[in-house]
Formats: sequence, C-alpha cells, structure tokens
Amino acid sequence: MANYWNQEIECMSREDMKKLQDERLVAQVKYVYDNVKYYRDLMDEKGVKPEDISGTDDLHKLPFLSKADLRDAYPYGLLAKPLSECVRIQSTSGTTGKRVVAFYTQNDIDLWEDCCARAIVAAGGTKEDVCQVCYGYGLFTGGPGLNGGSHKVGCLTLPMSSGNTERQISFMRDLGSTILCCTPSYAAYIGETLHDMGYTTDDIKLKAGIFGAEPWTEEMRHSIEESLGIKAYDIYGLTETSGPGVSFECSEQTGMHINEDHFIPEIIDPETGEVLPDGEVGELVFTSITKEAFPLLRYRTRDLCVLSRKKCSCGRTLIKMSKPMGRSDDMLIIRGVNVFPSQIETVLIEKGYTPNYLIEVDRVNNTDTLDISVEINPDMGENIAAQEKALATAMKTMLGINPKVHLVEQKSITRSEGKAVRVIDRRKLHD
Ligand code: DLL
Repeated sequence: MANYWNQEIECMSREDMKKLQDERLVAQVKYVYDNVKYYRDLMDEKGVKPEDISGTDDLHKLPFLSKADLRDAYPYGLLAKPLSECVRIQSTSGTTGKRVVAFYTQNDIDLWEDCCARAIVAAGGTKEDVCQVCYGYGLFTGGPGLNGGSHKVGCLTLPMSSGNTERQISFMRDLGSTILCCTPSYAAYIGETLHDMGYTTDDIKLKAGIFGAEPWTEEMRHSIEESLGIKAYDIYGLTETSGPGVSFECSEQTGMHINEDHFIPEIIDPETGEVLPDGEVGELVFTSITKEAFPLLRYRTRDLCVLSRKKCSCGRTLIKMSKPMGRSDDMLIIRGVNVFPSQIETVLIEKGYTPNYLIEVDRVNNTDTLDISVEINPDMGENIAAQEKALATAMKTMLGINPKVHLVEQKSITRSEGKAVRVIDRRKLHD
C-alpha cells in the first residue's frame, strides 16, 4: 500500500495543482505588497503591481530576493505580520555575516510540520514507529521540524538532538527505534560507532533514515544503507522557507518531491537570472504561497539542481528536484577549474574509502594547491604511497586537476554530529 500523508494534495492532477498555485500566488503577492515595505519597494522599482500577477505564468515578472536582501532587512524588515502574532523564530547556523532569522505564526508552524509529516510517511513512517530525531534542536530547524512532523504522524518521538553517539545507540537499542533523522554525515558516524561498539544491524530495529541539511552523494547513501541496514531517504529545506520538508524523497529514491502547494520552484541561470526549462541545471528559486509571518517571493537559494516532471512510481504528482549538486557558493575554483566537494566524495567512496575526509585549498607562489586527506583503509595493504598515487590519479580523472592525496590514520579526521565541515579554503584568509 502506498502511503501518503495528504493524498489529495500529493497526488493532485497537474491541472488542479496549477489552479491552486495560481490562486494562492495572486493572494500571496497582494499580501506581501500590502504588508512588506521592503518587497513593495522592490516591486515598485521594477514597475510591477500585484494586479500584473494573475497566476504562475506571471511569476517571472516579480523581483528576486537574495540572502543579501535578508541581511539588509535583518531582523524585522521582511516580516509580514505584527510580532504579537508570531510565536517562534528559527535561525541559520550562519558562520559568516549576520544570521538569517525566520519568523513563524502558529499556522506557519502547523503547515511546516505537515510538510515534515509527508516526508516521514513517504519514508514508510506510521504511528507504530519509533522516530529518533538526532538533528540539532534549538535555533536550527532540523530538530524542531522533524520533531513536529513525527508527532503529527503519531510516531513515538525521541527528541535526542545531536551528540553523545554511544548514548544514541543505547537508546536506539533499548527503545527499538525504527526511523532515524539526522544529517547524512552524522548517520555515517552513528553507523561507524554501532560497529565499533561490537554490534551489527541485527542488534537494532532501524528500517529507514531521513537525512538532509547538507549535500551527500549516492555513494554515501549506499554506504549508510549498508552500515545501518536501512533505506536512506533525502530531505531538503532551508531556514528561509521554514526548514526541512520543502521537498522529500519517496520509495523511488530518484529525487525529492517538492511540496508545491506551499512552494513554487523555478530554475534560473545564476548569472543572468533567466528562467531555464525543466531538465536544465541551474539555481533553485522558491516562492512561498502559504506563509504568513515570513513570506518570500522568488527567493534565490543558491542551490544548484534540476527539476523533473517525470511520472513517479509512488503515485505522487508533485514535481521532483534532484539532489542539490552543491551551492553555487560551495563550488571551489582551483587553478581555474570548477571543483565540487561531492565529486571528491564520489571518488573516495567508489575506491573503498570512508566518507571521512578533509579538503584543504591554499595558494602557494601564486598557484592554487589542493590537498585531500582521507583515512587509511587497512584492507588495502601496506603500500601507502601506491594507494595515494592511485587515488590521486582517480581524482585527476574526475576533477581535471591534480590533487595531493594524504592517507591519514583511521579515526584521525573529526566526525560530524551536524553539518560536516569538509573544506578549508585558506586562500580566503590571505585575501
Ligand atoms: O539545513 C534545513 C534542513 C534541516 C534540511 C534538516 C533538511 C534536514 P539551513 O541550515 O538554512 O537549513 O541550510 C539550508 O542546506 O540551502 C542547502 O544548501 C543545504 N541542504 C539542505 N538540505 C539538503 C539536502 C537546513 N538534502 C541549506 N541536500 C540549503 C543537499 C541540502 N543540501
């Protein structure tokens, strides 16, 4: 039996979905124009009035919003409701510049948790499940979002937050957790710790994992699925759009269904801003059509991905987005070549190494350097120099440039309990 949280919406005909989006968009644009001076000024500057927007076909007429706008308008400049009607804030983990702060009315929280409930049900969750949430709680949206979704579905919810990995495993065993929610890098760490503690997948009851908040490759998915004995589902979202649950994976595991009754996606050329057709890689842009406190029209996520309208075997008709291939600002330009950390991860796991690695970029005598440290796999024999050389050759084929590869001791690379930090770019420190 296919399981949906809201079958009427998730399997709605394209025609009805467009109608729903058209109606909601028209109302949301007027609402934002009337209540958010910052965006009204942007529309006025572009010469667009709410009356010019009669449906999704007019979306391209609206101005974009970017993270820079959020910083300009910090903290209250994009708020569409009086503070007295807001009941919560969440915020990004932002390490540079000002944080992004998002506001929620009670209705916003209900809709957000509903989106997360759809994701849990799509991963096979029911009220019989025990759902262990090891995303961080607090300002980060991961813990609160999945926690709320899990309650809605009626799972027994374990609000663990991240960290104390051995205790996570004790709880998982004692309470028979069946669903695990955390970042993929933390899931990999939990799997590693389980085996280090002398257990196997027979000692736990997990069946599914809902992993997101950072990029992860297909190779990483297979490695986590094997080490925890589960099916691993992707989930996507960002603080600006409420948090996790903007899109979620179903049993087909070929991309994430976007909750289009709340968010209209577009793909644009990140350089020109031009809207690209489905199937082309570009920057993902979202327009919220149901949010009350913090509505964002044409918000540029900086995440690069592809949209697909192919029919899905799960029966959902919601459009799918591919795994983000990284953020446009995650891309490293090394000696003029574009390098994504995910390409490095793919090679490492394909070649039998663990997903514990560190990428260091620097500039020495005006030339960019790329050093990749990865932990030794003792099954690969004693000749370290030969292994480093083989890995460097495989990297060269994938990336087009020559890195220096360093095999380091097992467990010497710091494990992540939240979003992994895998790149240190020292060039920025010199600039
Ligand atoms: O990471 C929200 C979230 C929590 C999503 C839990 C999924 C699970 P932020 O901290 O604002 O919010 O970071 C948002 O993280 O623009 C992407 O670059 C990245 N990201 C989120 N989900 C995925 C994913 C949360 N499934 C930023 N794959 C986004 C790749 C992801 N990147």
